[in-house]
Amino acid sequence: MEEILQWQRKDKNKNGRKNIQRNKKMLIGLIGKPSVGKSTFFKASTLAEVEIASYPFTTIKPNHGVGYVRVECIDKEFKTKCNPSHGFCINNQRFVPIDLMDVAGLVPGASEGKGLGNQFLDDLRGADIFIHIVDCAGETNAEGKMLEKGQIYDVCKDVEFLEEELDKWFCNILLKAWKAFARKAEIEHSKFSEAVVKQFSGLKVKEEQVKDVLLKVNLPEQASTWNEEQLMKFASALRKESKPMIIAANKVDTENGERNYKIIKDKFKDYLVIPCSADSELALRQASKAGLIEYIPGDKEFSILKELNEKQISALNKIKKDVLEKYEYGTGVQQVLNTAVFDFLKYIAIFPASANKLADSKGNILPDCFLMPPGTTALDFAYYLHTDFGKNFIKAIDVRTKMAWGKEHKLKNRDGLEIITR
Ligand SMILES: Nc1nc2c(ncn2[C@@H]2O[C@H](COP(=O)(O)OP(=O)(O)OP(=O)(O)O)[C@@H](O)[C@H]2O)c(=O)[nH]1
Ligand SMILES: [Mg+2]
Repeated sequence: MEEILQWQRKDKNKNGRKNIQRNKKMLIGLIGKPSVGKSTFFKASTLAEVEIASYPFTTIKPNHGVGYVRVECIDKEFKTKCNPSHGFCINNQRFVPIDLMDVAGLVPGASEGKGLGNQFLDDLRGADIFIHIVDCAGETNAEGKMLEKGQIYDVCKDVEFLEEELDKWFCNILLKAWKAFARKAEIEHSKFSEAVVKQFSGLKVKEEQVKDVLLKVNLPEQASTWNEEQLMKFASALRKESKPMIIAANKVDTENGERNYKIIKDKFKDYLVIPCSADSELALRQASKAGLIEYIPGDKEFSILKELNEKQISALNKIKKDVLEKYEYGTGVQQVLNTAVFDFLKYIAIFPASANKLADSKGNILPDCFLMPPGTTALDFAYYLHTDFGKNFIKAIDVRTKMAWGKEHKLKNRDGLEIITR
């Protein structure tokens, strides 16, 4: 007899084949030179208490926290209101948790030990994507120190040196065991990409990515003959493939902010550059948390709920005029996170639900929304929820159309489904 199982997550079962995915959590790393606003971006996204200051190396130990991506909740289609068990939902905009990491600032020469050196690079190993925060105020040098009066800094340098340091970081990892493993891999030629993946263990480098990179770089087949330049070419291509990067052009609220944002956007056409004001986002979220305004992260407007003093009004008006009304994506912070998760990493938001009623056994409506990797099938999702759901899978039911889906049916963003089991 068919048994309709409740969809809420049960205890983790470590034996399920697909359950492995659950442990492989997606992680977004915030990087950039000191004082660009990494911790401000982090705090605005997580509302965690972290140190923010105008001097370099304010952050030393990495900060881990929970930020959110914004998803149009499916509750509206069913004319109901959800009760999320994780994250929150405002006006049918669901905020689904994601892991964020803020690290110490990186300076030129970091890969050789300058500044805080390699330590923070190692903190970044587990990141799936980097958000490079660039300071578009252009008032600090490559070390994040304030410029002297009259000095001008070319903000493009920040993008260039950071790329260089990341490439050197990858190249150093490669070099550590290069000779030995390249020779070994020659004997078993087909195992070459496997050996690279092993060498980069912990950096989330996938074998498919190595294979793609090998096709792209067009280097001699015998890897052990590669010279330094060729190794660097390979390391750089591998870094780009395995750690995609978005540029958050921060501090666009400042005098030179817009100009510098445009300069970066024009020069680095290979990158997606999103104008950003982390400081404005932080102010809006804090005001919203204090009940002073209503603001939905990612919106281009807010409404005032309480009587405010002149200083507060003037600060909010400045944000409205210089940021929200000026830029397509408001403060840009939410847009950066959404783009990273949905456009770059191509994750999909999935709502488990029962086809007949949207509530779980406790009456909570649509309590869950999970972010799943691209290509997730109905069966993958069943295993993700619980091994027993996977093992006893019969079919999935689309909550919208009530149509049945088989094991291999690929899920789409904002699908809602019920898993039917034996
Ligand atoms: N005007 C403006 N200032 C900002 C913005 N974001 C951050 N700041 C300021 O920039 C300074 C540095 O901010 P942090 O967030 O500490 O920078 P960080 O990148 O974490 O710095 P380190 O931890 O030292 O690497 C602080 O004075 C912030 O208030 C922004 O969007 N606009
Ligand atoms: Mg910091």
